[in-house]
Amino acid sequence: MLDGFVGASAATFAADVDNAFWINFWVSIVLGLSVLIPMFYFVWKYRESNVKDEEIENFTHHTGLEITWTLVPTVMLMVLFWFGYDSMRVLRTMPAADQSITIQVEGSKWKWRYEYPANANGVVHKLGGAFIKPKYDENGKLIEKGTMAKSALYVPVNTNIILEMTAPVDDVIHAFFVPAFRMKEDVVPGRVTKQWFNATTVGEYDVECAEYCGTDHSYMYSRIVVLPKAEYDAWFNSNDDTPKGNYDKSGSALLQQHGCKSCHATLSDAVFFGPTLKTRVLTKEQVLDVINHGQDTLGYAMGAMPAGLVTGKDAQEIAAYVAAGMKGEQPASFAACSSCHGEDGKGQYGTSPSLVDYDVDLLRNVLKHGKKGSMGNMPKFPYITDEDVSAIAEHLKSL
Ligand code: HEC
Ligand code: HEC
Ligand SMILES: [Cu+2]
Repeated sequence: MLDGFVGASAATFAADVDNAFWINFWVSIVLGLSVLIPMFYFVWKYRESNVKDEEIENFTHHTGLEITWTLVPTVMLMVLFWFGYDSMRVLRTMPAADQSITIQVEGSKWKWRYEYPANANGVVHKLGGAFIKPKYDENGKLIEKGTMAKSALYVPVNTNIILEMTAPVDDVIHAFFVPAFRMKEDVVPGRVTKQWFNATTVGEYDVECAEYCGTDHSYMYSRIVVLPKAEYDAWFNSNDDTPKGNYDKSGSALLQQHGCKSCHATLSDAVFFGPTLKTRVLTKEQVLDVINHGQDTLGYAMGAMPAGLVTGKDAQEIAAYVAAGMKGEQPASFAACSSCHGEDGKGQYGTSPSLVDYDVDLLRNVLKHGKKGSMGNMPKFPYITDEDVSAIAEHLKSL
């Protein structure tokens, strides 16, 4: 009954949770009606025109009735408690680790990442990434459907899977929700939460973030792909990224997969949460901010950028010059900068940042350390590989 209403069901404990849900549902209906029906009946029966003053009596109590209306709801609520407790216990009791596959899950704004134990060749499969958002034209008509990139969790059927989940300390709370498995668990910055499941049916199932976590919360979406055991083992023991083969590692695909585009524009000069990555635009305000306060977040070999090297009119001139992409005549005062950033502003062989373009070093340092500047807070991407950084830098250069 009503099966279509609750949707697909594909984990061992799904039936228990459904059962608890429907018992809750019906007990609530019965308890609710047992109050509402008498209430409307008495409202109607004792309406003002139906009762004469002299008929009003003063009852104190009715012991039998009072015991009944205390006991019956108590028993019904104990029933609710029992089924809730029992299905909760199944969800919260982890299977033995040596009979399960333990997968690390990281939720962050706004993507899911999965890391598997090393296989026999020592290869650690790392999957996940941002959902690539659908594109709409200005009338709201869909031009391109959203896709998953490489963001799926592949698991074998009829096997205990334990998820060890966390979020980066500078992130927010998310929740890993798999409707078809009837399971949901919070993913908390700086803490490890666990959840297990055993999928009963081969297929693909939605994963959603069920804790409002900011702008792209609704796109914090992933999938669980349940495979036949042999197919899973073949992939797990291979070097392939996914059972379907290797994913696109071009710079533009990587920007999508890592979710850079939810904060950065790469085709227009628009500034979203972060600066456009199409061209390097340091605004005049940003440069002045760095001149006045210094900066020490990027981890360059040269160390910190000292504060107050120049002031007043010189600082204004330099900031305007840098913000204009260092085109036009160089102010003489730029000598205070060129000793470290170079005559052309492109940095000194990777020991200080380039002020004019996104070279590999700048990208690597920003991704490794994150960047908190006058524009906002760029999260760290500690798991990005050097090859990925090079591909992204190459791509940004070509824009
Ligand atoms: C002593 C060497 C040195 C001098 C001189 C110097 N810088 Fe820097 N600058 C650095 C270093 C190192 C960094 C990277 C700091 C970090 O790790 O965040 C930096 C960072 C910057 C940044 C931020 C770049 C980014 O992408 O976040 C700007 C803008 C900047 N410098 C502008 C200037 C200007 C303008 C001058 C001249 C007034 C100047 N710098 C002089 C060493 C120097
Ligand atoms: C949650 C939003 C967010 C995401 C996701 C994000 N960034 Fe950023 N990024 C920012 C913000 C905000 C800044 C500006 C920080 C500042 O004030 O200097 C920034 C700065 C940068 C800078 C330095 C820009 C400069 O001129 O100094 C680079 C390079 C960069 N991001 C690249 C990336 C790449 C590549 C990715 C994907 C791997 C990415 N970002 C993902 C928000 C984000
Ligand atoms: Cu979330």
